[in-house]
Amino acid sequence: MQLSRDDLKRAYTAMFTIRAFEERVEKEFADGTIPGFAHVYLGQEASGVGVCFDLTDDDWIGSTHRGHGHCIAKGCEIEGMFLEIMGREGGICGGKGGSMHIADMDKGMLGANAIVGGSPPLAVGAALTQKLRGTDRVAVAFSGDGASNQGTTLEAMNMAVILKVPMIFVFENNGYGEFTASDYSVGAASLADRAAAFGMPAQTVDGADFFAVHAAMRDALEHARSGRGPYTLETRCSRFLGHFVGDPQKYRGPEELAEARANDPISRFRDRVGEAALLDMAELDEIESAVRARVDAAAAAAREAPMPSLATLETDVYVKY
Ligand SMILES: Cc1ncc(C[n+]2csc(CCOP(=O)(O)OP(=O)(O)O)c2C)c(N)n1
Ligand SMILES: [Mg+2]
Repeated sequence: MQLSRDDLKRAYTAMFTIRAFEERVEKEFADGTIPGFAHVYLGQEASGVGVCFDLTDDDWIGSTHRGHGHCIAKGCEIEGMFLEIMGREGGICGGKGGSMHIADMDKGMLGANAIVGGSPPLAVGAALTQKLRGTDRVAVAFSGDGASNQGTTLEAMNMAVILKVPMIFVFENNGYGEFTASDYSVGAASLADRAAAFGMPAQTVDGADFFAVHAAMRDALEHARSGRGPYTLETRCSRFLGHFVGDPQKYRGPEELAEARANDPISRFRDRVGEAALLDMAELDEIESAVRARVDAAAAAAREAPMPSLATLETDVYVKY
């Protein structure tokens, strides 16, 4: 199915919102307004947006420690995200979760996850719920190349196949788990090949190309929504920065860093729609200005917002069933 002009604008808005948001997170972290660690999604925008583009609020995603981009792609509001990341009242999780624990049930966002390999089992559970309830909704687990080696992930893949649940495993292979290259840590030739060995269809796609990710995700969704069980996508991405904001990246040479930056999903999207005369560059520039203004306002408001009050210290700590 052809993407309409409105679809293309929606995709660019989401991708550029991630870009501008994460650049602001980098700056805020340097200013000391963000406690803990921040792992940004710069360079991987097309993967999250391509995967989430045709999902609804009733489809679920499980995310990772690098989860801001997944949240934005799934429709979380950046105002509540800045408040959350800065630990302020009014944040999506009341300012108590922070960068690595943003969950937004209204948007089908099961949560960023500090446990590497934590999302696949959660998402299998969410997918099993859909199967038992007889809906046509799906669950997606985002994981990295590092998480692909975790026992939790491998068990979840097997379980998804035997239970035949509507589930999509998305492995964002950015070439590194912390400071270790996936060339070293992943024994299989590709993560898609490994997934196929579990008994599900799998594709490897260029994760910097929104159109490639979106097309592959349509195949995955058609498969999962029609009751044929799980599917895997491996999106090959470039991580622009280090593992966390401030990582000096001594393990990557200047050429490699330049190459990563050159494989920019934002400029590739612009080139593609420009060459095909699908949108004017002026329209994309307008989107960028509006997004930057929104990001500036949201970050400034979060900086001024109060911390959660002491009276709420013990609320929302445990779920009551
Ligand atoms: C169970 C567990 N082991 C180790 C860690 C420490 N850790 C945090 S991120 C990370 C690397 C993850 O790499 P990858 O899955 O490729 O994701 P990326 O950072 O590249 O997005 C590790 C080992 C953790 N958070 N949880
Ligand atoms: Mg990685």
